Amino acid sequence: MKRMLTGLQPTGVITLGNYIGAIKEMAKRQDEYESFIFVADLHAITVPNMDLNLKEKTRSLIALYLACGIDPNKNTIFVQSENEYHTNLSWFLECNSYFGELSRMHQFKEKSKKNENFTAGLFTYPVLMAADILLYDTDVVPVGIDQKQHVELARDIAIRFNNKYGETFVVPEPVMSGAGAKIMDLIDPTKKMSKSSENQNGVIRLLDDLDVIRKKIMRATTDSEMNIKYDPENKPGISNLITIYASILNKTVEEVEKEFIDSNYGTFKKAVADTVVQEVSRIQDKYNEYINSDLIDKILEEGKKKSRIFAKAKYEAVKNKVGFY
Ligand code: AQP
Repeated sequence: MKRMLTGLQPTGVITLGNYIGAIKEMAKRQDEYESFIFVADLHAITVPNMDLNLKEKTRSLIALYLACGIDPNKNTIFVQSENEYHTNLSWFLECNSYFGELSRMHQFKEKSKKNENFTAGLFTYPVLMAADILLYDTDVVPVGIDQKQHVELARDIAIRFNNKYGETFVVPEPVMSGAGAKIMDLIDPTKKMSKSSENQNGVIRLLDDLDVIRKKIMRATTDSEMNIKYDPENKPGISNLITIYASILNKTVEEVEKEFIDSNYGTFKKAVADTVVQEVSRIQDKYNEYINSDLIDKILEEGKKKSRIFAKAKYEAVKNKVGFY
């Protein structure tokens, strides 16, 4: 059976973008693959944030994974920092990565602009992500389009390492959701919806109050035209709402355009709000069942053991290939 892996950072409550871009895709494919899903807490410390509350956010993220349909019987669920082979392998991969290629990573360019005192960890973070992926002989990685470049880097590193030391790593493929690979901010639809965004009104977090979610969608930035047409360049706001609606209901953009051909923006926004609220409400009900249950501790204990077995074997194989004692 082929393997699938994805991980999210516990940098805040996950957004509708994270859900549509990564988790929903993972849940949809969990019967087809042997799956690993983790909390990327080591990645969370690459940016300055003194209020991380990692323990609480990690637990909350696991409860959200479960609430979004990640089945603990079909997935190995674990916390990255509980498995030191990720950082160990990362060093081997760093020594097979180039300064030039890391300098070209879009996320690094964007995030380093926000703080001129950015860390070396922010720069090498895509290599740690490559280690996360390559440790498990991962075939596919469900990601939003913003992370596609990082999976391509993992592919390049795997191929380079295999050529140098002999067949060691499976070369992974990124997989993206059909309609919704990138969900944009509701206030500034030219910018990606992000957990760490400063303007709360542009972001739908999965634990937001349902009335607040409805208001955020009804107030989303649109244009001065009237037609529900997918045109991300000229109509980024309405195109984003089309993507959200299509992704949640598993429809194509064309189907949505057809459905709302005679509607105005108000009617369409209300339909989007109803759909999102219904989906998020279902997730929140499940989240409340899980968050205080000891199921989370059991899942993580099990996931820690299982992930370490896989990771240790691959790490030892890499050390041998490179020729260490
Ligand atoms: N707006 C988005 N649309 C679609 N997919 C998205 N992802 C993130 N934002 C969107 C996907 O979610 C996964 C989570 O990645 P992450 O937690 O490692 O961090 P990120 O990509 O940096 O996500 P955020 O929300 O923007 O976090 P912060 O604000 O902390 O940087 C990835 O698969 C990503 O593609």
